[in-house]
Amino acid sequence: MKFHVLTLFPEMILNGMNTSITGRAMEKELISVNAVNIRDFTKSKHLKVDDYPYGGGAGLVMQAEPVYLAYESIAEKMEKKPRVVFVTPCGNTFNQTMAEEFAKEEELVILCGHYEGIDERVLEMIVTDRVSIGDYVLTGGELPAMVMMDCISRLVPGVLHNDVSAEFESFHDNLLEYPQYSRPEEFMGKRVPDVLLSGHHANVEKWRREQSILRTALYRPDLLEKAELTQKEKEWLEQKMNEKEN
Ligand code: 6GU
Repeated sequence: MKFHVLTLFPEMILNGMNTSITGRAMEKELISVNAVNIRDFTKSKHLKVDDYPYGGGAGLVMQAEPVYLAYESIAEKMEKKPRVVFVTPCGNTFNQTMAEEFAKEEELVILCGHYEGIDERVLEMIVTDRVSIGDYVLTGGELPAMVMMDCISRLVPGVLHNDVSAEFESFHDNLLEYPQYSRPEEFMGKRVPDVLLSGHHANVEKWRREQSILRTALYRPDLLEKAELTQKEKEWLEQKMNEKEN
């Protein structure tokens, strides 16, 4: 997976991606991150990349030309027109399904805005997808770009140690993950649930599935509507929720 990030803050992208699991994936060349500094493509003497918005209003708008030239510098080396994701609070909300979709691409271009936005004309020319990471406003698109790259990278084969762990996790089956425990068996008087120490595999699986269902019902009832529960599981959950109320 080759990421190309068009940004005014390439060091922020590289420093973020160099760390931890994505950093190791870069070392192993499972992913690569090409951070392109949009400012390198300005023709202005003072390296200006933004200007006042036509029609007035607060803030500055990133101008079309440097963004277009930065895009062109990478697109011209590619065989086909790449998917270009503009990260913006005005986009569709990013989710696991979108990550899986993007992970199929060999190369992905991510465009980060700053200030009050980017001249709409260049967006119309190059952008294929507009993506937000949630309903709140950030100062720029760099953190959203890194959120997306982190999420997509862990779907690339070999990036995670065990390929099974990417499957059995939150949002698989629209259920949240069950709680995990490690040594010691007792911490400050709190014991690990007995079933996990029993060595009874089927009981452990049943308990974990029930915990996933219970957590989803408590914290993400919106997700639970999409999860497929057996009749037995539905009845079990109803009983559990009643117990909680009483
Ligand atoms: Cl993609 N960009 C900015 N600036 N703020 C955001 C966002 C993106 N997603 C949520 N908030």
